[in-house]
Amino acid sequence: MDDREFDLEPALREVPERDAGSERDAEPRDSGRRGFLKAAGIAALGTAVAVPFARFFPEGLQPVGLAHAQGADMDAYAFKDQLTLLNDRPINAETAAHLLDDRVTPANRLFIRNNGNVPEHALEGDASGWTLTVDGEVDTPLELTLDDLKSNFETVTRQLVLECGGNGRAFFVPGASGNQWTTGAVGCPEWTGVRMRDVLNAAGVKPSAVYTGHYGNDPHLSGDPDKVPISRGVPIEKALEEDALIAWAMNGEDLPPIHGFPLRTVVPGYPGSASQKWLTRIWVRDQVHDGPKMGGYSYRLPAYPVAPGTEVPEDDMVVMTTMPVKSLITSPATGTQLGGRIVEVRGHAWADGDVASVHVSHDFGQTWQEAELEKPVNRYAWQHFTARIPLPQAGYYEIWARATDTQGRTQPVTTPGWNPRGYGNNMVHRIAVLAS
Ligand SMILES: Nc1nc2c(c(=O)[nH]1)N[C@H]1C(S)=C(S)[C@@H](COP(=O)(O)O)O[C@H]1N2
Ligand SMILES: [Mo]
Repeated sequence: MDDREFDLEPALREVPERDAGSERDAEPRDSGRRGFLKAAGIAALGTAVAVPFARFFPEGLQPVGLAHAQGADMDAYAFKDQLTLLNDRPINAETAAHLLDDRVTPANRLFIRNNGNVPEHALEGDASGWTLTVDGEVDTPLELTLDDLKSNFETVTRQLVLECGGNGRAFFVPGASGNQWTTGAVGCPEWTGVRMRDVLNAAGVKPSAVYTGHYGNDPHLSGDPDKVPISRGVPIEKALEEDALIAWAMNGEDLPPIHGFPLRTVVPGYPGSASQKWLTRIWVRDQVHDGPKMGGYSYRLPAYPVAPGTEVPEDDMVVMTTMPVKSLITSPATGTQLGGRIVEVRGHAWADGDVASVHVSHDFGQTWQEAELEKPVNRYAWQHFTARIPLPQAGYYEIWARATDTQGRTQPVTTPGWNPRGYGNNMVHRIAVLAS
């Protein structure tokens, strides 16, 4: 086969330019600088950041936020392999589908979703004195060192899918503000840590416990030390599931600085925002957690179906919980010119639970063929599929993939339930190929 790339995927590239970085409840607004990034490249960033009254700063001093904008976070990002940078402050980057072809996502291909800056200690790889506090609705509040976690609890290693709740946002019409994720805010690395439930049980969960509240120590973009960029949590039953982890390693290595070094939660099946990076505290709550980005329109969906573009009252928004069934074609890359009329398709599928089947189509969903689907190596690992599709004649084809979970829920061929912030888009994944 001499597969080549061709430049023919107009239908798949209809992603409008939008206010890339802003989240309406983020203060200050995440700066959307996509156009700028494209035009000038990252190298020019340092000089392009305008600081009013900069001449009044004492020499050699600069505001914390600016120090980050000028490179520290970008240095922590530098090891990434060909990710698409959607925003540089905070850093948000996704991964093209064909770069997610590995069975286990390598650290340098995992998307990044930051709401604030990368903390200093993480940038320096310094975990000395790190503790995790477990308090709130527990019998015995705990303060655990990394060594406590590693030696007092059973260590477990699991492949777990991490996906941002806003993955697929770019395809909603009308669009939603926020990072314009297409399909690449997802990955399935192998995580090592302890079960969150073992730690919670060691503290003794009181009957009054309803929810967890997770805290990290990433600085707010404003530089205000009293502000928390994001603190979310999950219903206590979810936290007590055996697959929810407190992890210190990814793919057998310490967590990379940008992914939460030295400690994070990994709560599979839920929006990625439940997987708190740079974890310092789990506050067990007697009510639904009300930390930053638990309320308003953040990670919340209308309580009832709404017409696209509807202004939904805040009171009618409910917290998004489980992530929908989904799949991704990771080979061939979209834009491949096939050396013949057979396309060998490969990819992954995942759900909140197990995926029962994956089907592929070469004719815009008019006919579907069942793919070979592997069992997950463990619960919440993504499942690999392959299919060999004969194409009837030379020409342009779209290959679509559609996964169905064990409860019979399947991926829609168009965007599902429009919502103000563009969460939960699990429409079928499409790639374009040319057969010769
Ligand atoms: N402390 C902290 N944890 C965080 C975030 C953050 O901004 N700060 N972002 C969350 C969101 S929205 C997602 S999708 C995941 C992304 O994890 P990753 O950057 O390791 O891929 O981290 C979550 N945990
Ligand atoms: Mo996210």
